[in-house]
Amino acid sequence: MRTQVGIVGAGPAGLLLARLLHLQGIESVVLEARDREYVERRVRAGVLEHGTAQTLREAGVGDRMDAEGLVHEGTELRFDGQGHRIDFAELTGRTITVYGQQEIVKDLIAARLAGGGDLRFDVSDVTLADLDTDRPRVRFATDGQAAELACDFVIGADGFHGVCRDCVPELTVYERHYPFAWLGILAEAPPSSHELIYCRHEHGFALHSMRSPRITRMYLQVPVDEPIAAWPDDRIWRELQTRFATRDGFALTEGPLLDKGITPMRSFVAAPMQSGRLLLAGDAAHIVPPTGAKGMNLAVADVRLLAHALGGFYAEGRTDLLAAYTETALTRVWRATHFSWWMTAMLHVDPADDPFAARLAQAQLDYVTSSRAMATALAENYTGLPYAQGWSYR
Ligand code: RFL
Ligand code: PHB
Repeated sequence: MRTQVGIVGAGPAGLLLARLLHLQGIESVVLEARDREYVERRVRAGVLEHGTAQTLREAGVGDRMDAEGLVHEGTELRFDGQGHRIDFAELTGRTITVYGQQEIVKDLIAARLAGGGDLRFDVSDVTLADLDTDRPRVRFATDGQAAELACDFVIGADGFHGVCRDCVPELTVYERHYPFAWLGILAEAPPSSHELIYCRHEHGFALHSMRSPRITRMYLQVPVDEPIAAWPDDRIWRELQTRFATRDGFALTEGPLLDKGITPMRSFVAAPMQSGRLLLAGDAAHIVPPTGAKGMNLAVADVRLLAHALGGFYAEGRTDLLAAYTETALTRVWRATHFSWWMTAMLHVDPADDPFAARLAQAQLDYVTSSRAMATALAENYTGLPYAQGWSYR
């Protein structure tokens, strides 16, 4: 088998890249380890930066997002039993869209298959070879048969637990483990607020988000390595009610839980993001704690750079844009890593913290909610900093 770009992983990064390449007349094959149902069901991100939503529209996969997604012009920071609104639209002229990652994945898969694109689920044993030549190969198994894909480039969009990152020799890893995890729930209950609520309470962080006018998504800070069995549904609701309580009697609307799970929190950046004809994108190269809602948005930003650089290669034989990929991508990655770390530190309660650290977090929240300059800094990072250029080379 032969294609121009071999893409490992059908998450948002791999699927969107295949789409942006197709729109520039570049052919690709996408190889995914899981089945279609699994990738379309995986509940993960929900907040799209202004530019992410715009990219999906430009890619021709924004119709359902525009019909069903919820545009938010601000968010609430809640602490000491009181809410404070950060008005994104007024401070930055930008908004965010709340639309589930798995809905984006569904839309991208549908577009890929409608256009006759090559997308294979249930592949296994992916290995990469000849990355230092101009004919790199992806070997894999499908239906119990060994197969080989010869390409011009291989894109490692296989997420944090993928195999491609290990093919970059002399990788430097920058890492931080946070001393807590997030317990996430999906509930069949109308959201209790029109916007997201990021809440700091002495018991820890809590987040109120949503997926639709009928479905609430919420998270609780819990100890690292906490077993999910420690959190029966009634304990989750009690703790959510406690953390979100306000002085004027706010109460969450409750409903049956549709999903619950625990995610550890870490920051991870691997560099370089490329070696020879292999380029990494998205979670394969970097992870941020979810407090800044940046993970999927960074995956989209990486893929925009790759679409542009590969566009330049096929249109005019340019190699300079590809050579600059790591440096260009990591500038945004480190900005988002800092923002996510900053939001995390300000809103969580570190079990090892002393009263001094707690006062610092409090001082920071007071400042962000009283200074227009600080609120603007939060708003421009959260809604997403502008891209340096378009994704299409032409
Ligand atoms: P993905 O989505 O992990 O996709 C990688 C794909 O590669 C496949 N794969 C392989 N395929 C073939 N061969 C192999 N050897 C393979 N190994 C793996 C996997 O099956 C998978 O289909 O990575 P991608 O595309 O880089 O996308 C990244 C995002 O998924 C991730 O950053 C976000 O979900 C992070 N995130 C959030 N990001 C946001 O921008 N906004 C948010 O509000 C937000 N909230 C979150 C989040 C992540 C969370 N969790 C569960 C980690 C909330 C949570 C709770
Ligand atoms: C979500 O809706 O899943 C969500 C929202 C904001 C975050 C993280 C996750 O910061």
